[in-house]
Amino acid sequence: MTNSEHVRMQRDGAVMTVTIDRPKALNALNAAVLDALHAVFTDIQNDRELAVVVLTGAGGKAFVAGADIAEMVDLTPEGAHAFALKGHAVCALISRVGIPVIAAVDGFALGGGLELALACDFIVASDKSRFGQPETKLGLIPGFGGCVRLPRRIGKAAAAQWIYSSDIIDANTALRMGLVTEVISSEQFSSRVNAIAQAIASRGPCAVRAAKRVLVESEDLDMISACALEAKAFSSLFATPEMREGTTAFLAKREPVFCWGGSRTAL
Ligand code: DAK
Repeated sequence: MTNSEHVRMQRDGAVMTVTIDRPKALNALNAAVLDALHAVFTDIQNDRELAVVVLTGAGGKAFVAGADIAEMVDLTPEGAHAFALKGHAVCALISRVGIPVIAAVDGFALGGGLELALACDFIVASDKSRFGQPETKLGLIPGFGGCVRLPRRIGKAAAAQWIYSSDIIDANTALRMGLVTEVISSEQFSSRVNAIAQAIASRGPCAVRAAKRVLVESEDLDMISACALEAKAFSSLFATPEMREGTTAFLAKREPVFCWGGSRTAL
């Protein structure tokens, strides 16, 4: 995997940190950043040695302050549609990549930045973070899935009020709304994010992948089909060495040892 001008990767064992690195524009998403993210997550999708991805922004001020307004200002409706499709493709790829993706938000996550974070499995935030979909203030609506993913995360009424008003909220409000799972002090942010990622990386790899697949695929299914999908994924884990290791370790009162990239099954 190669670093690009505005997207950096750093690997620590089975954990990959992907950093959007355009701090002068508060990491705003232009076409080049979206293309780079697409390439990076395509590589991640094919990497069986990875357990978890942390997606974050450089500079200490923003995760991503939105789609690049300077690049958007002169778009025609056709150009805007192509730009929206590019953003949707990146968000779809991130949401469906086979392993968990954590959005680590340390600063502003606005507009397209919040939509990118919503495509991740969950969002953890530093206490200085701010969130918003301020597009109506620009005469726009969210263009990378915000009108779709935000109501599913926090409920339709809260999403509607927030999108219509363009209000910006702080991290603790985001926690109360269920947008973020954890608010962390700025001083402890990187170590806590790393601990969350390492904890996931220490669990059964087939199990984590299977859980993600059921969580993602069941979103578009009715309850009966979703539970059938879960039952199938659950039972298929009984064919994996890691299930033997996990259950045997419990009964032997020791910690299980799993190997990412090792015992692979059809999952
Ligand atoms: N795009 C481009 N540059 C940005 C930017 C952005 N979204 N946000 C910040 N910057 C740039 C600023 O212009 C400034 O550049 P210089 O002037 O230094 O060259 C630099 O980053 C630092 O920003 P500030 O000087 O403004 O910093 P402050 O601390 O004073 O303010 C701020 C921070 C985050 C409150 C402020 O920068 C701000 O309000 N930024 C814009 C936030 C915003 O409105 N974001 C939503 C963008 S709209 C669609 C597809 C996608 C979307 C919609 C439609 N279709 C294709 C239909 C999505 C839309 C959006 O995301």
